[in-house]
Amino acid sequence: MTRILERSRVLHRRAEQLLPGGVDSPVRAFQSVGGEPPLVVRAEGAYLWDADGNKYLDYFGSWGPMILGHAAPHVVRAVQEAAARGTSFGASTPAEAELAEMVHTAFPSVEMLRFVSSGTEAAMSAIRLARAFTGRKFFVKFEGCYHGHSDALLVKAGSGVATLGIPGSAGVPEEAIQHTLALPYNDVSAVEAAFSRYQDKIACVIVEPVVGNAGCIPPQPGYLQALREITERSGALLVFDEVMTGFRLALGGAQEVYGIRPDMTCLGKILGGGLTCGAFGGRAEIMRMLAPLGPVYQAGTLSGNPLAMAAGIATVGHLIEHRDTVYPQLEKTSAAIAEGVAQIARKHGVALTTNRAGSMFTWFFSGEPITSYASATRCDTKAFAAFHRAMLDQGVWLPPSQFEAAFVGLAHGEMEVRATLEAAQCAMETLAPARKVD
Ligand code: KE4
Repeated sequence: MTRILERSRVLHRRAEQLLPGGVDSPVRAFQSVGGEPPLVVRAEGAYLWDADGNKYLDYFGSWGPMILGHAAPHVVRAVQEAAARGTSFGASTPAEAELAEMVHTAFPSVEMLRFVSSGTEAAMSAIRLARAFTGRKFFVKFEGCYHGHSDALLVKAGSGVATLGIPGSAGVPEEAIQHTLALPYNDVSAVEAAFSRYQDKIACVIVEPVVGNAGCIPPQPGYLQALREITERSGALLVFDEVMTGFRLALGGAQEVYGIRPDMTCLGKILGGGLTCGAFGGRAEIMRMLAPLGPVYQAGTLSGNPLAMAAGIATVGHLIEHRDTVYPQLEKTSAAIAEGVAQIARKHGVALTTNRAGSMFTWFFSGEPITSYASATRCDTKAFAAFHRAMLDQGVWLPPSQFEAAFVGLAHGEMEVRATLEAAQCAMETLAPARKVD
């Protein structure tokens, strides 16, 4: 049953007059899945409502931040109370140190940090700091990993860049990416080869420790340890981009799960509880190079914004207080959803590879293991689009791209698991005739 999206359609046309594609971020335009993107007017718990009054079970959760569920009462109250005291001062506030202490509790490797307004700013600033600290220019990133849209990082990126099937971006001059080394993820020999060629010219390796932006691709056993050893040996820094995995896979993100101590960490999304907030941090000796202490300049009008701090303290504070129950609950619900749909696909003979790391996962429409960006690009994106549309028509809103991760939050419970599996049962029936496994 296709949903009525008349009001969304009218509003989207209006938005298109002044906003390119009618959106403020490309993946929202539904280009790779087709159809009219609903416009959201309200969200609560695990649900979204669109301009036509349709209700959806939400599996993209604002692309990660909404681990507590939408409009969590104590988060809303904290933001309301902060707003009543003023929305931005451009001066330091007590809340910044309070949230910084929570970050350090969760991420002991982050001895000092700086708040910024997005993950893009966090990753961009971490690269600048790594270059200053090591005096080197080159850095390594991995194909399919996305670290925001700063020029040097827009090389073989994932997320919206992969969704649109573009190699990088127009407007990024060769000079801006001449020191960017993009290597295949989960391939230690490629990293060894790059370091033997560039040796002491590489400032850092930046990696999504569990990739979310090519769809979810966990590291192969020993991979992250190898990155740690290779960077240690060569004097390059290891930067974990935990904008997506931070506070998600565990309170201390992937570095807690895999027991790796990076030199720097980028954070965002959950950190701000849905408000504009990112951070980069790490070893104190590196961070002390930042102005006003040191020669590395970085700044931001809304960095440490009091409302973002309030939302972050309320969100991260809840995760710290309930860490012993939150992550087992997320694990149980996420496994039931991800594996449940995989089972339905098998029953219908639909080729599906399910990758999951805690409460982030991706159903790849493929019969092969997905361990690299190259394997992810071989997926049947048409089948994904058909599945996405069939689920959306039943009120289950998946991330509108094969190259994104889905997210489960604490507001997803048994009822949501049941509803999702029922919707998947119908969706797979529409797919099954065309998608027999060979
Ligand atoms: P932002 O600048 O979008 O706050 O963060 C950039 C970023 C950095 N690092 C990682 C690992 C990220 O996942 C992101 C942003 N993620 C995408 C979703 N995959 C944001 C959604 C969008 O671009 O609309």
